[in-house]
Amino acid sequence: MEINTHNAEILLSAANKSHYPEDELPEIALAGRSNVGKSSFINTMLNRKNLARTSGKPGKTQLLNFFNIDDKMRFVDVPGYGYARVSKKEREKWGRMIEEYLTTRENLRAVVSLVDLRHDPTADDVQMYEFLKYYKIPVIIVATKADKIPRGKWNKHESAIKKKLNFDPSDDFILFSSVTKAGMDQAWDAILEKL
Ligand SMILES: Nc1nc2c(ncn2[C@@H]2O[C@H](COP(=O)(O)OP(=O)(O)OP(=O)(O)O)[C@@H](O)[C@H]2O)c(=O)[nH]1
Ligand SMILES: [Mg+2]
Repeated sequence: MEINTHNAEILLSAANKSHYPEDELPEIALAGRSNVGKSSFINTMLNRKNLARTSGKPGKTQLLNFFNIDDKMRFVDVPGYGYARVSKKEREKWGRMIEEYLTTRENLRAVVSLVDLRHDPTADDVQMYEFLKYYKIPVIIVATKADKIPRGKWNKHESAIKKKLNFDPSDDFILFSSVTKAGMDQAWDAILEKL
């Protein structure tokens, strides 16, 4: 598929099913801990500075944000998990919103699940991966902030992450940096293959 990745815009934000776009365009959702770099990933992939709003302040993204890419596909920016300063009630609301999207959305082709290359995956990261495997949703693991680790140590960190996740070798694993754009072409290849 030929996609002009420069032709992208935010389409809408949704709290639940009744607000999702009603067409058949394939969607790729971004999941991961708050602050891991989901919105930055979208901006990097689309060569934009701040299309998906990023911030040093975790919990910035609160709704499902749908991005139209050249009328051919969408990215869906999902609010991050594991942000400590939210109430139990808000966490439950978050859980229902994500679960509804991930388990019922027919447009969904794959989830890009982001983890921080610098650290072992958190319990939430492991749970998300297990959830996606359970529902047989194709996963692309993207390990972000690779610019913060010397290249000579990438392998070691990759192995640690895979071990902790109980990584299925048939899934994609991509080392990525929004700063250097490392892994961008590989990420596009993996995504296009899922559409
Ligand atoms: N060095 C470096 N910093 C990054 C990278 N990706 C993201 N960041 C920084 O990490 C912070 C959080 O990035 P966001 O993209 O807003 O994270 P998010 O996952 O969308 O966060 P929420 O919306 O709160 O869930 C920002 O300060 C980014 O500049 C990366 O690859 N390398
Ligand atoms: Mg975000």
